[in-house]
Formats: sequence, C-alpha cells, structure tokens
Amino acid sequence: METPGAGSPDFSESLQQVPEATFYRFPLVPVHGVPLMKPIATSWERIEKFQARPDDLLIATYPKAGTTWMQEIVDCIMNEGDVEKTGRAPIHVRFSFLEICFPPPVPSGIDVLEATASPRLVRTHLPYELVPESFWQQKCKVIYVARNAKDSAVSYYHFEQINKTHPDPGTWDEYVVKFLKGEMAWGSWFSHVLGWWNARDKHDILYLFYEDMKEDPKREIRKVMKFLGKDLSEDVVEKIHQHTSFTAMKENPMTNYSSVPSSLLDQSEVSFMRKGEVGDWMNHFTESQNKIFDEEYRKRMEGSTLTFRCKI
Ligand code: PPS
Repeated sequence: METPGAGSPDFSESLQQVPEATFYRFPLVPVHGVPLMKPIATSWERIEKFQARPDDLLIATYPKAGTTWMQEIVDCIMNEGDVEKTGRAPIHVRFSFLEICFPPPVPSGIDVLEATASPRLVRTHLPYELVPESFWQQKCKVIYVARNAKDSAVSYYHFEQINKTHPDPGTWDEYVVKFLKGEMAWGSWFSHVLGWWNARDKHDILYLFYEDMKEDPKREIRKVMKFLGKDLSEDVVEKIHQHTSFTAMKENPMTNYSSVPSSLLDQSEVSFMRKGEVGDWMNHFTESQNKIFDEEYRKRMEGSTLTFRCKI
C-alpha cells in the first residue's frame, strides 16, 4: 500500500514567499453561525462541496485538543512504526488541512487535497455540522480528539498570540469571556465537543480524549490501531509511544512547526509545543474566572453524557 499522505504536494516553499503583512489577523465571518477566518468563509462553497474518497482518514478536533499529537500517532501506525517514513515531511504537509485558505501563492487545503493521491490524511477543526457531506456518504473513518475546556482555553489563548492569522486574543480576562461565548475561530468549544459526541454512533467515529492520552498513551495508541485495523507488536507500540512523547515531538522539526515562517507562527516567545499538560489551567484561571466558567459550563453541558477530566 502507498504511504498515506505520501502524495501530498509540498507547499512549504510557497509559505515562505508570502509577504509578512498578508498573514495578519484575519477577521472572523460567520458561516452557518460558526465564526471562521475570512478566507475560509469566502471559500465556503468550495469547501462544502469537497469530494471525500472512501479511504480518506479524517482527524477532527476543536483547536488545541491534541490534533498534532494524534496526527503523528496515526502516521506512525499507518507506517508501522517506521519513523524514517514519518520524517518524510513536516506534519502540515503529511496531513492536509481541509478548510484552510491562505493568500496566494499558498494553495488552499482543498487545492492540496485534490492534488493528493489516495489514501489521503486529512485534518479539520470544523464542527460536526459543517463537515462536508461527502465524508459521510463515503463512510470515511474519523478520529475525534477532545480536551477539557479549561486547558483548551489556555492553550488556544497562547496559540492565538503566536498565530498571526487568528484575531488578537486580547487579555486573558477578556479571553475567558470570549471563550465562553464561542467568539473565536471555529466557534464554541461546547457546541464542538457536543456535536461530535452526539454524532459518534451515527458514523465510523472514534472519540478520544487528550486526558486519556496523557494518562496512558499506549492504551490510546492501541485503540487507534484497532480502529485502523492495524495489528502491531508491543515493540512497535513502544516505539510509537517514545516517538510521540511531548519531549520527542517538541524536538522534532517535522512535528514542532519550526518550518513555518515566523511571520505566520511566531514561536520566539511561546512554542507551538508549549507545555503539553493536563491541569495547566490552574496556573491561569483566577478564582473568580473559575467560578464564572464553572457556572456556565454546568449550564452548557447539562443533560449530556459527555464528561471531561480537568486533572489526572
Ligand atoms: S492545533 O493548532 O489546533 O493543531 O493544536 P493541537 O495540535 O490540537 O494542540 C496543541 C496542544 O497539544 C499539545 N501537544 C502535546 N501534548 C502532549 N503530548 C504530545 N506529544 C503533544 N503534542 C502536542 C501542545 O503542547 C499544545 O498544548 P499546550 O497546552 O498549549 O502545550
């Protein structure tokens, strides 16, 4: 079988060619009520009509839930632990970002996907309701990773500071309010995790949690293997575990986004691979922010069987 994602065109060079100012802080425009960065909203018709193929594998997350971590795990599993193969290209080249749109000459996620040979590895931050229908018609496998709201908020806050395509996050105090209202790119954390949770039995969806991955990475790697129909030895599982640890991925130029120009992702003060912990929210939330957050959380999650751990 072809290495999945091996046929993805490498657009890294075009990223370097875009003038710095072009990437600056796109406004959010609602698409079916979900705020998305303007270039995505402008191209929405094309994204909506995207034609999935039956062997496309989709990784879906709310931003900062452990997308990159899951991508590396999946690529390792597909390549049976051969880390030379997973080192073939940066993670954003190996997995195409379905809805992403940048100014020319950078190709959009759809441009790249249409030029990619099967089987394709795809990632998205779209809420369930906005995923192109063809993924369900083609019965594609989907892995969804969810992360507790408080750590997601902290991670997203730092990321929006360094990712120059996102709106300015403002102060942490302002951000907590914005997060609860879902006024950020890809919308509400609540709607996202609940939408995918409620859909998980309707399609071939594996719903996993960042906190479980932290608690017992090998157990979660085995779940992904089973879902992908891969039976790998314990030695290979151990190798994948080592290769996808936070420390290894932080040092690996193929997973730490160091190849993305600083005009787009400025890692001079905050790294993309920032802390990788469960419970870092405790270092950021004040008592009063925590109280407001907990009250709103209770209301929004009431009646759902979906539960999260904010500590492990
Ligand atoms: S993005 O921008 O939405 O694609 O970001 P995403 O990859 O979903 O999430 C980034 C956060 O995941 C952490 N991360 C990891 N944690 C533990 N182990 C591994 N291997 C790992 N890889 C990435 C990363 O550090 C971000 O979390 P924070 O809390 O900001 O450190």
